[in-house]
Amino acid sequence: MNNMKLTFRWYGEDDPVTLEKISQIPSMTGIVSAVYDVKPGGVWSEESIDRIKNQANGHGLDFEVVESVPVPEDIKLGNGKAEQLTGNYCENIRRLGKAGIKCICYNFMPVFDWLRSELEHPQQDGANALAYDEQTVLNMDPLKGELSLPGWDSSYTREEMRGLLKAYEEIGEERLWKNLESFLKAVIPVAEESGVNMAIHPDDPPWGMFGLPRIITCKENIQRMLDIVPSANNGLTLCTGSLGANPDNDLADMAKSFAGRIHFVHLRNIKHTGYRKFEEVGHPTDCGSLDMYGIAKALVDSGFDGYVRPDHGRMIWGEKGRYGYGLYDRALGAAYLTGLFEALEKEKVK
Ligand code: DNO
Repeated sequence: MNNMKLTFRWYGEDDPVTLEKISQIPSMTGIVSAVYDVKPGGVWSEESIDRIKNQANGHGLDFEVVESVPVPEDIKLGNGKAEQLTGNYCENIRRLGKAGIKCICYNFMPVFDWLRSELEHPQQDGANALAYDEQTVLNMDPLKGELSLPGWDSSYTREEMRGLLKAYEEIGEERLWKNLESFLKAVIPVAEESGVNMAIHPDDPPWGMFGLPRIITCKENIQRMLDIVPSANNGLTLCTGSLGANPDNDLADMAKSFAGRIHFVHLRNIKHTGYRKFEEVGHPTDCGSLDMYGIAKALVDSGFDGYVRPDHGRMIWGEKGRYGYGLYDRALGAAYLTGLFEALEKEKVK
């Protein structure tokens, strides 16, 4: 049994990747999920939380990681609604802690979550995968509804979008940091009391676009974020594919430097194909540009025993499904990670 806990993202009852299928992946310990029927800013009902837990447990899986409790734009913008919404956020942490959740993944990215320019980028072997090309992205106009991207909340009207872009342009990076500071100072004490580790997800890709600031992008900024509240409960999701999109980010070094503050790891590989240009590939080291072995070794050497999940998979073997979140390639990723960690952990003990 590995020290790290292998988990798999599950999007709830509508997910074609069922709990039964997930439970059949060797060495799988639990799911990563969320309550999907409440808008960002709302309070999750205890029934909904318990329901996911019972469903997972019914298949022999734990439910100890939530991804994500979304942070509403009003909190990131630090406007008049921020205080009340932060109160709701704290209530979610309390309820999740009570239900046995140990780790909450969230992000502080303005407006979009993860962003790609292509959803079905064809690869030589007939697979297709998500890809990013800055040139294509910068030619799109978010106000014209030209973006239909996975991390994009298309429920915004054009007017709302214009308002958001303008509001963020006005606040810029330093105010965003201030707003993150207020948020952390309010939620981390509640996380401590509730036995929950907060694990911020880095910005994906780790640079700003459309005039929107992005701050969780590199080692220095992550250190700054961790120092705002120097508590173990104020931690990080080390997402290799997100941070690794910038070749200047040294993931193995971060895995070592942030030991004790990394509670959740998203392990996937990407291939750099140009400046601010990459595509997603199979998980193993030799499929892409990231040294997955080196990153896993740094984690094991620093005693990591938190949650790991395979991240985005390609679409292979004719599978159609939720972009990045099909079954087959993620299951192959899970098997690879199990072997990698088993070898590293056993070597370490010797
Ligand atoms: C993409 C995911 C992100 C992640 C959020 C965390 O596949 O890694 O959507 O869940 O950024 O808040």
